Amino acid sequence: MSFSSSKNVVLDYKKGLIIGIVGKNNKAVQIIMMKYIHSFFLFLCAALVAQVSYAQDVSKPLQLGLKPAASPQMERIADFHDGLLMWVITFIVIFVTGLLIYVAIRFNKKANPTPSKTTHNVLLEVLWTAIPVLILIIIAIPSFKMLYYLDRVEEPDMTLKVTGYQWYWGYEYPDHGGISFESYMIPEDELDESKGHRRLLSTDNPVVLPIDTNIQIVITAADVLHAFTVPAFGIKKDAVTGRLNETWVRIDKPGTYYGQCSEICGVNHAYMPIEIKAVTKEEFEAWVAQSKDKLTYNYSNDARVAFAEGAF
Ligand SMILES: [Cu+2]
Repeated sequence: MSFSSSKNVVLDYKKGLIIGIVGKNNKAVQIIMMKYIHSFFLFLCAALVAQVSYAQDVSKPLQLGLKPAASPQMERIADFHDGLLMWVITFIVIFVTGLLIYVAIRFNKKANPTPSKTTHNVLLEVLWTAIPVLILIIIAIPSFKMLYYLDRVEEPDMTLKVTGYQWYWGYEYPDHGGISFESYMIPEDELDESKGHRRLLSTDNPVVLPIDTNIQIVITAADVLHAFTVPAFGIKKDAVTGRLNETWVRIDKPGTYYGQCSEICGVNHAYMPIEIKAVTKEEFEAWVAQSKDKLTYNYSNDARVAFAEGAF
C-alpha cells in the first residue's frame, strides 16, 4: 500500500478489498464492485457535507438520531435518550439475544434429547421480577426529575399563548400589548425559495421569540384536540379545548425552528405547521414595536368578553 497521498491510500484500500472478495482473476466483477464502492465513498462524503450544511432546523434524508437541540430542555432530553436509555436498551438486547442463542444451541432436540421437567425455580423467579423493577426505578428517577423540569418555569420573563384551530395556529403575546395573530401554512404554489420558504413548514406569520429568555407557553384549542410540537425545543403538549396546558422554553441560539401539529385533528392536520423565528432580545423589541399596531386586535377586552359570550 502506498502512502504518497490519502487518495492513493483509499484507492489501494478499495482495490485490496475487492480483490480480497472476488479474487484476482475476475476483472469484470472487480470493475463493477469498484464502481459500487466508489459511489459508496461519494455518498459517505456527501452525507458528511450535508451534516455540516444543514445547521438549519430541517430534517434531512436518511437522518439518524434526534434533531440538534436549540434549548436546554431538548439538550436534557437528548442526553437522557442517548445516555442512560441507550445503555439500558443495548444491554437488554445483547443479553436477551445471547440468551436465546444459548438456549437454541444448548437445549435443542439433538443436544438435549431428554429435557428436564422442572417448572419452578424460586431464585430465578425472584430475580426476573426484581431486576426489571430495579431497571425501571433507575430509569424513573431521572425521568421524573426531567418531567418536572420541563413542566413549568418558576419566574417566566414573558408568555406566549398558543391556540390550535382547524387547521391553523393562533398566537397571543399578553405581555406585549396583546399582539395576536393567526398563522397559516404557505400553500405549495405560493412558495418563494428566495425567501427561504419550505414546503409544508413555512407560515405566513411566523412566531417571533427572543433568545435567552424564559418563555412560558400556554396552550389551548378552540375546536378539537391539537398538539403543539417543536422538536428542536423539546416541546410536545396537547392543545385541549377548555383547558390551558403549560410548558416553557429558553431558546439558545437565533434561527428558524419548525414544528407540526401532533394530534390528528381532521383532514388538514398535516397542513398546520409551526414556524418560530428566534431572534436577539433587541430584534424582538423592534419586532414588538412595529407589530403592535399591525397585529393587535382593535377591540378592547370588554369587546372580547362580549364576543365570547355571543353578543355579536
Ligand atoms: Cu393536528
